[in-house]
Amino acid sequence: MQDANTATIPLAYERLDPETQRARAQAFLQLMQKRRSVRDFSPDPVPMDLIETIIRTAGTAPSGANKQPWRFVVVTAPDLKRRIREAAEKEERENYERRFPQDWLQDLQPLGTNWQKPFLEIAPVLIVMFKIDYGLDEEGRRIKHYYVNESAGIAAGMLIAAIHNAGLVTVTHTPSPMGFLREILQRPNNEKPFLLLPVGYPAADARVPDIRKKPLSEIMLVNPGLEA
Ligand code: IYR
Repeated sequence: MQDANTATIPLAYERLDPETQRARAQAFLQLMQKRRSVRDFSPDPVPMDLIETIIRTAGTAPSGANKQPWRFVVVTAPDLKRRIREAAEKEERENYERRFPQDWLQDLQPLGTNWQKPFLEIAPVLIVMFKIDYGLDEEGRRIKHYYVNESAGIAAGMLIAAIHNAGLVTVTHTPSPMGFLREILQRPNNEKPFLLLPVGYPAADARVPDIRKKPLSEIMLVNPGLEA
């Protein structure tokens, strides 16, 4: 049911037969099962039109009241990448050497990460994703945004899937704190750094941690709490 004063258009939708549905769901699963967070990058350049297509895909994400509270800042300039690396490593060094508690360091052990982030300079592209806490109209009045973290998180997932689907690799890097990204990239007050994603091709000798995803039985419940 639609409100009489809501403009609507017919849904563009074609129902698939069950066999096609299963084949497509399986094919997508197999594609996504090959995605890995990669930290060893090749410096090979990535065509900008690929990056544009990937970001357009992320921009199709649903968001609270369709406010689309995100900005994807693409960084390719070596000088900006160097400044971002230096600022990120300064914070991360502090994290690894002083701020992270022992149990956090222990949880990171299997990933083999440390404060050094050479990928921030080696990867040809950095996508710095900002969440936009509120919009501003022409008169500078605030426009409310809703469910900003949820919306940005959904768009980030779609971005990562699009990067993988395009045959590129990334890692979700969350330097902390990451206010330096706002300063270096000169973004306004309403834009908060959300994620930093180096994007490119893997190095020829790239290695990844030997980790597993939880089985379906651990992540899915059907009708729990329903009386027998
Ligand atoms: N942001 C730091 C530490 C880090 C934290 C978690 I939780 C990870 O899954 C991986 C790393 C870094 O990028 O090294």
